Parts: sequence; C-alpha cells; structure tokens
Amino acid sequence: MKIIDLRSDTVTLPTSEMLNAICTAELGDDVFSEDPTVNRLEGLAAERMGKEAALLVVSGTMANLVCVLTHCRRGEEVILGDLSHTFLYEAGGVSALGGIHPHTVGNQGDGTMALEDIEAAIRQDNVHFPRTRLICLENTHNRCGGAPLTVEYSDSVAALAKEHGLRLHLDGARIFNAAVALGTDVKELTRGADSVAFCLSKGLSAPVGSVICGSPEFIAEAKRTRKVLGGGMRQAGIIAAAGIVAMEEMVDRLAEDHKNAKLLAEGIAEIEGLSVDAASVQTDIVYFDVTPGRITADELVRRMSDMGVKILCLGPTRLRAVTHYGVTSEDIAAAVEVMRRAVRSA
Ligand code: TLP
Repeated sequence: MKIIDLRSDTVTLPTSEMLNAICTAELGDDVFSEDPTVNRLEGLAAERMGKEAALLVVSGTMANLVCVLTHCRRGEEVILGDLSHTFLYEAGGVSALGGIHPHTVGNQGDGTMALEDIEAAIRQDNVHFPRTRLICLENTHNRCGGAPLTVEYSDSVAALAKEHGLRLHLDGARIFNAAVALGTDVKELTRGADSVAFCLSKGLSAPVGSVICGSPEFIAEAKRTRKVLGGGMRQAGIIAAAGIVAMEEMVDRLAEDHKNAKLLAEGIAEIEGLSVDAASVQTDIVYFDVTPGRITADELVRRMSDMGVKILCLGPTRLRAVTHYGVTSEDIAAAVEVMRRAVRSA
C-alpha cells in the first residue's frame, strides 16, 4: 500500500540531486570555518535573504533559539505571538536556557499581531519591568493556516521596532512559501528584520538544516551562541550540499504544493462531517475540523492511517494536513477519497 504522508512538509526525503551533491561535497572542519560547502551555502543564503552573513544550524528550533539568545540577555523580554512556533513548540527554550521572558501578543487569524497590541506590549523604562529587547514574527505562520505575512505588514512591524529601539527576528521557517505565494522576492519580506531563520528541511526537502542570516556582527555572536549550545559541527558540508540544491532547485516548485493544498481543502469542504475554510489556504498547510459528535479527530487519524493516509491530530476536533514534494495531485484526490470513506464509516 502506498503511504501518503501529509503530517508535515518535514517528512520530505532528499532528492537524487541532493544525494549526489552529498556524495561529492568538498568537506572541511566548519568550526574552523574551513568547510567550503558550508561557506558556499552560507554565502548563497545570505544573498537570497538580502543579508551580509549567514550561519548553518541543525534545526529551525535551534535557529530561533540561537537568534533570541543572541539578541537578548537574561531577564530581558521578547514580544511574540501567542500562536507562534517559538512560544508553543520549542520547549520553552528561550526561558529555559536564556532566562528570557516571553511576552505574548494575540495572533490574529492571518498570522499578524495588531500593531497597537505590539506597541502596548512594549515596556516603559521602569524598575519593575523587564526590558523589552526583541519582537518576533513568523512567516508563513504555521498555526494560522500557513498564512503569509505581507511585505507591507512586515515593514510596518520593522518600523515600529526601530521607533522603539528594538530588534526584529523573523522565524521564516517557510519564508520561501510566503515569497512564492505572494509572488514577491524573499528579500522584500526580510529587509526589515535584524535576523532571519529559514529551514532547508521543510518544503525545500533537504534532510537536515536551517540557516540564520543577519549582519556580520550578529552572525559572529550567533556563532558563539551556537557553540555554547553544542551546535558547532565539523564536516557539515554533507548537510550544506543538500541545502544548496534545496535553495537552487526546490523553491519555484513550492507553487505546486500550494496548488495541491488548495485542492485538498476544496475536497475536504465537500465532505459532510468536516469543515474547512478553503478560501484562506494560501500555502502548503491546511487546518480543518470534524463536526463534534460525529467522529473524534484522533479516530479519523487512526482510520485514515489504516487506509494509508497520514495526517496530524491537534485537538479533539482539529486536524492538519501539509502538502509537499513527492505528493502529487493524484495523491490528493486519493487522500480526499480516503477521508470521505473514513468519515462515512463513523
Ligand atoms: N514545525 C513542525 C512542528 O514542530 C510543528 C511542523 O511540522 O510544522 N518554526 C516554524 C514556523 C515551524 O513550523 C517549525 C517546525 C520550526 C520553526 C522548527 O523547526 P525544526 O522542526 O527544524 O526544529
């Protein structure tokens, strides 16, 4: 039975071009900055993000952690969305390891935080308060349906940060999805951020790795932070080689994932017992719900899995499916059919 795995775009396997690049990569010791393939990847990433320097790290979680720890000292505060990945899904790393105080602001349905809410969260200089140091944005916004944040919104948060002397970090785990969905150059989305983290290992299909981009001074400090966390790697060109292929060959095809996500949402909308806001799907992530009382979300996941289609359960009624490289429009049609059968048999 063919398995159609829609749990995440992180399940993508490396392409044959990536495997070839890994086998033939020129290697060196990256802690000495002597791995030519890592240096090439970092140069390419910095150029794509419109920044001067870059640093390869092992994961998106480490990328955000390194950035927040580099921007803030103990006791300082970071403003971030209450549905942001860093707040919800990174094991509280910024406070556990950095003593940094997260100050959450409500995320709106489109992944933004209202500018007035961000401004209201910025602390006055008062001995009672932690010092606000950093604002974090997430683009695309995972928990807000993979919504891409626009250039205009990103610029307005950057202007607000500047006005208050704060830094801006962008969790751009899926920033290329945002750029493709908005039909804009990724640099437009990153230009106001002091640091950007993006993943090679999600829709771009590389097996491992995320990249941090910023000024040379920031990246030099981030390199120390990465070392503290035990993230200094040696012949990391093995990872970077696949990452270069990811950036050079896998970006434009993300449009196909977005088309398939839309197809999937439209298919789900036709199934009695499920509800989805198909019109809001703009990238590769589809959230949907089961009608309460009919079947629970985890029961639906189990039945679908028995029929070869994997999705994620996120609550009693809430589910998530993500399209990616290796999933075709035929697979989407098959997945919708499996879903229909699973709900009907309830
Ligand atoms: N997200 C994963 C899970 O952790 C939920 C997924 O399947 O979507 N930022 C954002 C916006 C992310 O979605 C993720 C991963 C990360 C950071 C962390 O990346 P990794 O998994 O490489 O540590």
